[in-house]
Amino acid sequence: MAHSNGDAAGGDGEGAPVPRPLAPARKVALITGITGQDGSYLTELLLSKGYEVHGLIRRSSNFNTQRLDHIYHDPHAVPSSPRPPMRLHYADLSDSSSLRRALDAIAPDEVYNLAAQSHVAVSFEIPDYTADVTATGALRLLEAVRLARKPMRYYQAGSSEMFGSTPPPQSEDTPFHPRSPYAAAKVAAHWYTVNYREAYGLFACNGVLFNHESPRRGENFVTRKITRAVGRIKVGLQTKVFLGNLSAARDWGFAGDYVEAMWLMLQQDQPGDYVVATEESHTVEEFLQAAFGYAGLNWKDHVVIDKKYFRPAEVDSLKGDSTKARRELKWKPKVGFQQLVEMMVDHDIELAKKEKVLVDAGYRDPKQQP
Ligand code: NDP
Ligand code: GDR
Repeated sequence: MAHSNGDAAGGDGEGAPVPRPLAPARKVALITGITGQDGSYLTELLLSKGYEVHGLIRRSSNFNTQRLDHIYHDPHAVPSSPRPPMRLHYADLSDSSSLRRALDAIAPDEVYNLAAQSHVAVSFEIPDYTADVTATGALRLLEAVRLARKPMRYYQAGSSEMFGSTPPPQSEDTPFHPRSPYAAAKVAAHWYTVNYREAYGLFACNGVLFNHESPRRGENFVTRKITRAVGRIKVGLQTKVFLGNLSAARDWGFAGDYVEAMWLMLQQDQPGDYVVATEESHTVEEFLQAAFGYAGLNWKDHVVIDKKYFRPAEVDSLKGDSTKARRELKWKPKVGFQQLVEMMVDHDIELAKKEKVLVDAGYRDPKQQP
């Protein structure tokens, strides 16, 4: 396999080459968006299946690999260890040349395109950038896959947001009616993927995934914003949380379950598009009740509605019909709504306790809210 020269990539030792015993070939995967919530869970899953995993990371003025710190091991720290099974390379979905170079150097068997400007509300603020990364970024990567020297299987991270205002239940046959620049960009990426499959015969799949959450969820998505607030209120670091529309309904699952569906799609005989969902829907208010209630708190004592968090156009109700994924992929979710809420609240109470230690020691400003 070709080697990358990315900063974080593991290098071979010095000296004369020593012939290596033939090892059974292991599959190689490339993940864009590896530093995100799903990227970290997918990396864990693929490593557990014996894959060599490569991730593309973008340049940031701060380290952005916190979700991978428990997986990454520095070859300098343990010089005699074999080449690490996960390696990171700089690239960006807005830079075609970086994508082509990465595919050339890594020559993966499977490519998972998880990178995106993934925040719906933010996409109204930066629509042009969102289209460039979330839609055209997927096109750039598909083109790089098409031009690669070997065949590669491609996964596109599609979203239930694409259904927008089309009423539930939503399945593979439901028409799209996107309600944000983000959702419109995901619709474009979806059709680029279908088109490259039909036009060039690529093994390319769209996963149309409904919302999935975890303790690693970004802190400005509503579930994590709520569970972070519950943890901090519980230990006395804050008293209020400011939210927008509480009546929107979402089909919330656990991210760890959903990355399994991504992998299963690329293991089928034929490529296809699949809706992945729990088939159970709850409003934001129900999530509040479950999360605050589990911690012994009343959400009404702490939630303040702030107009700033309402969107110019809302998606009112999402509830998936994942019959096809359950039948063909033999996939089903393992974690239910209440278990997901409890997992996130438990995690965020522990996190808040650690924050409190820093605040009490004067290392952190208590007013600094996530
Ligand atoms: P996150 O927001 O947690 O992660 C997004 C990832 O994309 C991060 O690694 C981010 O890097 C990376 N990224 C952003 N812009 C660029 C760029 N220009 N070039 C390269 N990488 C970039 O998202 P999730 O993990 O939650 O979701 C994964 C994918 O699935 C996304 O495409 C999302 O839109 C989609 N999706 C998510 C659902 C969900 O409920 N979580 C549901 C349906 C679809 P950095 O860390 O540097 O910011
Ligand atoms: P969503 O997730 O837009 O569904 O996109 P988000 O958690 O941002 O919003 C869910 C619902 O909660 C309402 N809401 C708030 N949302 C946020 N972020 N902050 C608030 O303060 C707040 N108050 C109420 C929203 O209006 C909305 O109705 C997520 C992302 O992961 C996408 O990338 C993905 O494609 C979809 O899920 C499926």
